[in-house]
Amino acid sequence: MRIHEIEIRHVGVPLVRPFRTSFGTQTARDLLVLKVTTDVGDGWAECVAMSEPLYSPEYTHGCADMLERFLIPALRKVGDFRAEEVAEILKPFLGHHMAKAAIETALLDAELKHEGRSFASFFGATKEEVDCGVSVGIASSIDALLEEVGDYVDQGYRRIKLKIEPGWDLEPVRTVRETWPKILLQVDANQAYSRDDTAHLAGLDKFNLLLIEQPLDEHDILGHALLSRAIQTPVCLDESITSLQSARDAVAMEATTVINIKPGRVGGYFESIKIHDFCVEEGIPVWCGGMLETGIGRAANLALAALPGFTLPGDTSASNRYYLRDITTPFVMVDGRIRVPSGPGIGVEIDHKFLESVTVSKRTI
Ligand code: OSB
Ligand code: MG
Repeated sequence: MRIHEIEIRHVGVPLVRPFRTSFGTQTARDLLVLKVTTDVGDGWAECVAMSEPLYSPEYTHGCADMLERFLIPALRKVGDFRAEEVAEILKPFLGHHMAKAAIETALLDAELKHEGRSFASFFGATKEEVDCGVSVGIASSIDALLEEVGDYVDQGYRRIKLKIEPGWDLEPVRTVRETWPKILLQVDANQAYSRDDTAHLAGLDKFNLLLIEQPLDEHDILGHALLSRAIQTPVCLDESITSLQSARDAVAMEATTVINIKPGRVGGYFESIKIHDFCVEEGIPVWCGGMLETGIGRAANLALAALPGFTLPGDTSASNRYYLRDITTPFVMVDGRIRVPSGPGIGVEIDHKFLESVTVSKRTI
């Protein structure tokens, strides 16, 4: 495959409700949408980096710069290649996984559309639909939280994840658990705690949580291993897992007994599948994380979540959990599940008119 041109769009889509986490509050999703034009056809992908480097070091404008300055020229220099080779070609450029994942995914979309093959079939998916969980932001009060969670439970979400931080942890978790004694419940701290909080976090043990996601600093793998030994709630790394290597190391150290795979964070779908396969071998349950994706990224994530090792519901919620209007045909949840796209490539229709209306700027390279 050869690249003809690449269109990089900055897009801003309002969220239906503010999403508050320990690293800040999002009221809209600012992201990049890529369209690659190649000799075998067009491909689309979104870059999941957020507008500020608060969840991870990457950010929207930085990714656009990275793509234009280094990644696209390196691919152009090679000339003819397959999507599967993109990661190796881009390896000399350190980090920048989200920017790399975006270009790799758009090229894979072009390639698979050309072959008439879906992401799901190419990945080796074994499910036609996937169980949906939902990630609930830090609320303004316990009452507001109960109302929001109640709404999601009524809609049929099969797992609830509560964002926590110091000052918003034991009490909200206790009330949600007491209100819904049987729901699958987990928490996500986005690195908001330190090793000194071990005794406090052990206070979560009595709420029968599936897991606690990324309680400590992303680099504190040993801290997670120590915490894992000191509390009963399983520890699940998110931010710390940036590659197959980091997944292997974290599992070897017993710092994580469950893994959240986000394709953007690990540099793409090929790396995600390697992590999945490793986790299946090791008996580590995996689930598909989310980055408040639009339908473009969600389509590809659903295909990944349809692999057999994804045994826990992911943050693959319906389009209407995020957006009043999505930039693709919306993903709808039925009976707590979403159907995995089966059309060629990412298998979802882009709403070009709406995409145009939410495009802040666009550049063709
Ligand atoms: O830590 O999982 C996270 C959203 C943006 C950045 C990081 C995270 C999240 C979520 C929401 O928890 C996941 C989703 O619904 O897309
Ligand atoms: Mg997380």
